[in-house]
Amino acid sequence: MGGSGGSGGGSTNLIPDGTFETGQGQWGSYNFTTPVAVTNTAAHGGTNSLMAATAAVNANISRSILGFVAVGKKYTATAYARVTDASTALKFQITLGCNGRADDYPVVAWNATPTANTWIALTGTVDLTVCKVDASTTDALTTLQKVDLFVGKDVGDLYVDDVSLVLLP
Ligand SMILES: [Ca+2]
Repeated sequence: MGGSGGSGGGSTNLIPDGTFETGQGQWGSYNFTTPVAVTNTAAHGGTNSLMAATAAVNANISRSILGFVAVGKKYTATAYARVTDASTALKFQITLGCNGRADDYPVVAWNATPTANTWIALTGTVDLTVCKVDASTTDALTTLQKVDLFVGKDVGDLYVDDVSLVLLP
């Protein structure tokens, strides 16, 4: 097995700082009144998670995964999130800059009706085999400028814990 604690089946988690038990790592946030920080008020695993308070539209907690991924591969991404407001979608996406084009925001997982104040599993595929050309067309992804993994919410407070990224065979 790899050295960073895969989540099962011998699969290595490529995210080195997704449990928040020893700090915030390289995670940041956008468009919250109170930016992201480690908290022990709620945790999915261990005793700590990340929390950012009072989201505005397109608020998110994110981390670059550019250094962990490769052109032409697919990955399973998983995160656990907790929200204090159920009125807007809980979003798990990447900010993807590829083939020299403007950023796009492919959806990894989308929960349109999140339940407040409970941990919600988000899991889906990060697909780095194709790059969006326009609304109806993609081409083969050949160059990566940017890949940020993010959990987003437009209203309320947002917690994130236990983030993993595993290469698909
Ligand atoms: Ca934790």
